[in-house]
Amino acid sequence: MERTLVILKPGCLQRGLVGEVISRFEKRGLKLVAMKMVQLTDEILDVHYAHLKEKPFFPWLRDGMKAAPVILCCWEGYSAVQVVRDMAGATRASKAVPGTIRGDFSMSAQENIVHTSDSLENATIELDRFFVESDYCDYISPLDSYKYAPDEM
Ligand code: DAT
Ligand code: MG
Repeated sequence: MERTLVILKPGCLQRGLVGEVISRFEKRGLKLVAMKMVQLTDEILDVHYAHLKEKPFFPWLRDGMKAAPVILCCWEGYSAVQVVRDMAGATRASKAVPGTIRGDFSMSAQENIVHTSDSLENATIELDRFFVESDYCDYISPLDSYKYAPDEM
């Protein structure tokens, strides 16, 4: 099973969409294995968004991500990285397809509700950035056999 990082951004919290967004991942069949609420800092955002540091919008992105606390979630499931990425929709939310989280709840390239890891390799790096081993809860999901074929579990 893959694990991926979702960050519910400050706008998601402030707009009262936390439950709605978490509910979508739950209903899809993903398993929540770690979650915490934190206030992000410049130090961690400089690392997390290092690939965007030279972009003109970077200071706005950083301020937006510090405007309120965020909720960090680790979701586990078959092909979880791509499933979650597809559920989030296009970065530029004005172009995101209806039915995706961004396509249903946002209009903006910056204020786009969620961060999702973009590859399995980056998911591992990002999860290690925000969680330690003791943050993960290992519990049995009794409905797994109703969600997956034997070779998918
Ligand atoms: P994603 O979040 O879809 O993985 P990304 O990694 O390219 O997209 O960018 C990270 C975040 O940076 C994105 O969620 C919002 C912000 N961002 C990206 N492109 C932007 C743009 N053109 N204008 C403003 N903010 C942008
Ligand atoms: Mg990204």
